[in-house]
Amino acid sequence: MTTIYPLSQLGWNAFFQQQLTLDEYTAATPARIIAKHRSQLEIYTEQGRQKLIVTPHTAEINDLMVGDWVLLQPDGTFHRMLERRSRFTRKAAGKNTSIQNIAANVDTAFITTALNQDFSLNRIERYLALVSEAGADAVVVLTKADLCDNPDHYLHQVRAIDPMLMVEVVNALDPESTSVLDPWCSPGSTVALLGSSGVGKSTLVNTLSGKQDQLTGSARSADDKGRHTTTARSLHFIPDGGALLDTPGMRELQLVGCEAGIDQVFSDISALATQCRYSDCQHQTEPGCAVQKAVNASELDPRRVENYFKLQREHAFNAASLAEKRAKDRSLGRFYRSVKNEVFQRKKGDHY
Ligand SMILES: Nc1nc2c(ncn2[C@@H]2O[C@H](COP(=O)(O)OP(=O)(O)O)[C@@H](O)[C@H]2O)c(=O)[nH]1
Ligand SMILES: [Mg+2]
Ligand SMILES: [Zn+2]
Repeated sequence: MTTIYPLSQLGWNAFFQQQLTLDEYTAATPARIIAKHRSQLEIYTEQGRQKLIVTPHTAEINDLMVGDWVLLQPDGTFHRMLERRSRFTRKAAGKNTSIQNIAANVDTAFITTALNQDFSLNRIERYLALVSEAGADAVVVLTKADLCDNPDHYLHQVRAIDPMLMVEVVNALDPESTSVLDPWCSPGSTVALLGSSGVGKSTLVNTLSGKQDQLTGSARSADDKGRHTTTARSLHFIPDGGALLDTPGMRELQLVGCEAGIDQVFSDISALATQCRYSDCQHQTEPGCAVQKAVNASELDPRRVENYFKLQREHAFNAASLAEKRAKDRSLGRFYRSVKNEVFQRKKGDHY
């Protein structure tokens, strides 16, 4: 049996509503993608949870991601997708040179990190760049506080990234503790949980929603090793609250298309860099380098500076390889077309 939620609680609002034509307004059904499996999509409408009936010729289906809003025909088949408010993407993992969709229409991202050896300021900054680029609000959620001797030690380090940054410390297993996250989970809002594997994302989804929909680490290792479908990206609704988007751990989050996001996260350093004597300053040993001067005066954390330039280099590399691949695909397309054309010309010739 599925629980029924009003459209507004599924995340529907004026931004989507105003995209409808008059005909669509009267005849079409809005539906939100809550999970995407190899051969089918799961959606939520005002009627509850259902499967999306896919007809051939719906190429748009491939582009759909969890969080997307679509319109259904009166017979329940796919009509069209609606424009997104925000979109999270990353470079696909490994040598694969392509962009991978993560989620759409997310208001807030919980950048989830455990208070143990997983904790990494560099990784938090990497996620912050991604979230800033997507146009969502970021909250750093530090989990496993109950297993940590000195949570404040970590809290201060995160605050040092940016005093305006929102940071919360929780025991993800304890509803009383996770209630500090409630303000971001109000009805109609969508929160994506990002972070490495094992930090407590699925545990947070279960505790915040008051259900046990998601398998968590211990359950997985005990009896559910093979069942990866339940750990894939999926949207979960909190009774009387918002939508939570669980994601599988990202072992390797590579940034691409995030240049502005990176600059935003390191705006203190990028502002300083404009004051260097040389416009092509590499901020290493050049005379008149404002960045090195601030580091030497202990006004700037050398780790932050290092991470900023590392992310910039990585981003430039990924952007270049993506551009190269696109150029290759284009010339390959031209090649196929020319071959087709030649075959066509020859066939034509045969008739004479
Ligand atoms: N003690 C404690 N255990 C936690 C906390 N958060 C998660 N865990 C445990 O850590 C393991 C991994 O959690 P899980 O939610 O599956 O991580 P995910 O991979 O990020 O979804 C599970 O065994 C959880 O019970 C926490 O705040 N405190
Ligand atoms: Mg999980
Ligand atoms: Zn410089």
